[in-house]
Amino acid sequence: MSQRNLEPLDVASIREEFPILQREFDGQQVVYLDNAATTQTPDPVVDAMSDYYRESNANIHRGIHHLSQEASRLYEEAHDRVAEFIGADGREEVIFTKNTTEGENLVAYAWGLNELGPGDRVVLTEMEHHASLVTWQQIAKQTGADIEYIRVDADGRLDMDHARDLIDDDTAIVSAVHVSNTLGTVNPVSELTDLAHEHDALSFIDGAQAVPNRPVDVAAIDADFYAFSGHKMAGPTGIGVLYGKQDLLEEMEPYLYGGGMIRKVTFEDSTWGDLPWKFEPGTPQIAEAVGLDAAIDWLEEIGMDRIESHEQELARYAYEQLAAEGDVEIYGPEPGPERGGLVSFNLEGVHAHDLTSILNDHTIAVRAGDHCTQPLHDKLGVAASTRASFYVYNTREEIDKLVAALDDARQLFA
Ligand code: C6P
Repeated sequence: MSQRNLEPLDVASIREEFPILQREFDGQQVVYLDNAATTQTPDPVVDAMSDYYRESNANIHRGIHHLSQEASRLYEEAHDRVAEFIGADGREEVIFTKNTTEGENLVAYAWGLNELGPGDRVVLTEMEHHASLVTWQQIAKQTGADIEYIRVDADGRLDMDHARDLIDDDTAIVSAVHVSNTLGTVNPVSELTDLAHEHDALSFIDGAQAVPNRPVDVAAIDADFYAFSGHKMAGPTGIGVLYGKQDLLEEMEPYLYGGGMIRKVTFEDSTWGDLPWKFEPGTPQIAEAVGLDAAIDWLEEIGMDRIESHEQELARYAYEQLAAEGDVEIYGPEPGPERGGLVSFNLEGVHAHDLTSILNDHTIAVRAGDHCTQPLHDKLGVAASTRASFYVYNTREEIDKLVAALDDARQLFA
């Protein structure tokens, strides 16, 4: 196993690659702490995409001309790069989607709609994002399958005894979030996958908040499906990834139909092309694939181990500073390996939307709301929370600014 490199990051020089972080509103430099929603994009990624448009732009897999061949090669190589990055066997297991949400829908419709029926069980967790929760709810309604939720305990962790009770021989799929976008909890996804496999069920892991922030090896997790988004990992919007084990993807029917995904079409019927193209009909997001490839180069140059430890350190600092305030309620586990780089909280007596708007007066960008985890917020007994989420370019000083700005909210709402 390769040695983990945990040397501290040179955050100052990393920040130079993000002109957006120098922006000012009302004379105050932006403090960007909304990275779980979307991360900023470094110059090399923007350059790779604009170089593509300036020099290589063409449609793929259709033209015999030089530009089309070049664009096709870049697009295909981006699949190889992703496969290598997440430990997949090859490009056949890497489907480019629009985002994590589309990956969830692809599996739910292409696999779930065909395979599930009355008596089958879909096991989710109480901390699922709506991308998974709402999608499986709809599939369950259409197929008559049941949904059960693994409980979240008082510390914001999954109750694994409950998981062992729920995952049984009726279970067809376990769909779990790797890192919660609200609680920050890092879930034991290998254990959940093992439990699913012990009962001949499949596992789908939502890696939207994991792949950007820590080393992820889908083969080590043994996940059957794993999804994430480019825009949360220093890449562009409009591209996501669905990893799937090749044999499963081979067996599945396509989700969307059209050009580019077929082998033979007659007036009567059609057959499907090879993986992964079978699941990528129409003109795909070519420039975005080039951008995602560049984002992976950029992340790997820094090192995913170092990114993970930088974020954990920031999460620990933010947690401790906020907890020391006395009137702040924080959700999710204590800092440590089981918490990713975000902290959701409420300030006593101040609605999360008001607090977020006051923080915006200081040009501090955080997110307020239920973060697409409404049932989890119901369980926490709050309508909304404020969330600060960190990335490779954030600093302790930015967290200090956030904590100092809480005083304004106290004064206004006292
Ligand atoms: N969470 C957040 O602010 P998309 O939008 O498809 O790229 O990602 C959906 C998604 C799925 N799972 C998890 C765990 C997520 O965090 C997200 C996106 C954003 O928390 C937008 S709601």
